[in-house]
Amino acid sequence: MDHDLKHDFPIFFHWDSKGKPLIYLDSAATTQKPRQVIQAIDDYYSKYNANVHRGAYELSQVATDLYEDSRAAAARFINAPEPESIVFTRNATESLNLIAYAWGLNNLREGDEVILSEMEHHSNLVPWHIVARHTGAVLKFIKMGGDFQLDLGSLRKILSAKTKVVSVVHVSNVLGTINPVKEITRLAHEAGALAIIDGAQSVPHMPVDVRDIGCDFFAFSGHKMCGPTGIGVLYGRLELLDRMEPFLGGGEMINEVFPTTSNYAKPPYKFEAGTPNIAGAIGLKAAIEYLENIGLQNVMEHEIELGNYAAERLSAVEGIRIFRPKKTGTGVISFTVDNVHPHDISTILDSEGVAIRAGHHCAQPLMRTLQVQSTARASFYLYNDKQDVEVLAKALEKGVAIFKPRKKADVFK
Ligand code: C6P
Repeated sequence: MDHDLKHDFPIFFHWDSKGKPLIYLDSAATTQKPRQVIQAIDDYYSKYNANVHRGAYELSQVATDLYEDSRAAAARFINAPEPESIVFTRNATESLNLIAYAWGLNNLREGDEVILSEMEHHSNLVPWHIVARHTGAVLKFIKMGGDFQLDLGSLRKILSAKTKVVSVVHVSNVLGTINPVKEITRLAHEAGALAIIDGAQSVPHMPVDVRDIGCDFFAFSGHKMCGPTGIGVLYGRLELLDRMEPFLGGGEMINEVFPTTSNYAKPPYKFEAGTPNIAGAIGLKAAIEYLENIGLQNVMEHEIELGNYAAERLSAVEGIRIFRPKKTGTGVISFTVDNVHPHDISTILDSEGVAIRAGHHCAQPLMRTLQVQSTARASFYLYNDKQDVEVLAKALEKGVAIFKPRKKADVFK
């Protein structure tokens, strides 16, 4: 990165982590927000606040234009063919639920098969559990092979004429593995199934082109890419969105309403019932422009470099186990340390000003595959640097030394 991007993020100058600078290594959970995004939200509420798609007055039209500009920016960002294929949701979770409910409940039948992977976040598991219970569809799983990579051989084995959906995570939030989603999409289509990609951990960190991937649906969250919380995106192929039933009913999503029946607006409005998160969408546009200005290729290279450096630096810590692909590691590094609970690691690091996440990361099936209850996880973003990795490594070494089992003789010395 050209300059210290931390200067764009006010939190690094406001949060006092016990007199120490904030070393924020939990960007996979949510990223910090640059002042450009905070300013865009402030501007909207201070200068342009009105409801959208409703008023004939100028202020409402300006608010509507800003909201629709954000949709166009989101389409451009992932190279979607048209803004109408972008549905604003609350987050990736809601985007994935929208597909499961609006498409899955209406199209899956008993015995149909939905293929997921062993790496999925609960957001791409639980909605399918619910849909399977209602429809009688059967869930199958792509296995994880060596070097924390999905085993495409296991996908080929379970694909069949019964497969109706293949839904996989683009980048694992635990391992940082980049999955070959273009190839997975091709295989899904060959079997006549839909391909759905959970891009919550890819879109913020690397260039993404949904047309190149060829997928049918793609989901992500604004808050993981410098944008505000409460705004997410679902990209869907327009002809699919057109044929789908709505997810929620109410204002904004209708064409005509009679006492006992109604018909619906065209997509994307059919899926945006009620007053949307206007400020959130405007903040997301500012985040997109911020990232485009830096360049997603630069963001990706920077994070891979930090991830590789962290993997090398942390591998020297006694008793550490690192869960990160050697070949295609990114800026996510999960680890455990013998005899130290991941929550204790997080607490110790916090006392040194280092914020990491510990737990199952909403990926309990993956934890079982890895045969651990939980891991500690550091995740890097564009504002992190090698100095942050250094502080992490030193704090971890210090913490691990406290927990090192001592011999009886040493204890009673
Ligand atoms: N993962 C993490 O710390 P939401 O909460 O809807 O914005 O994103 C859900 C989600 C979906 N898919 C993947 C791969 C994710 O990583 C997440 C969110 C956070 O890893 C919170 S559990």
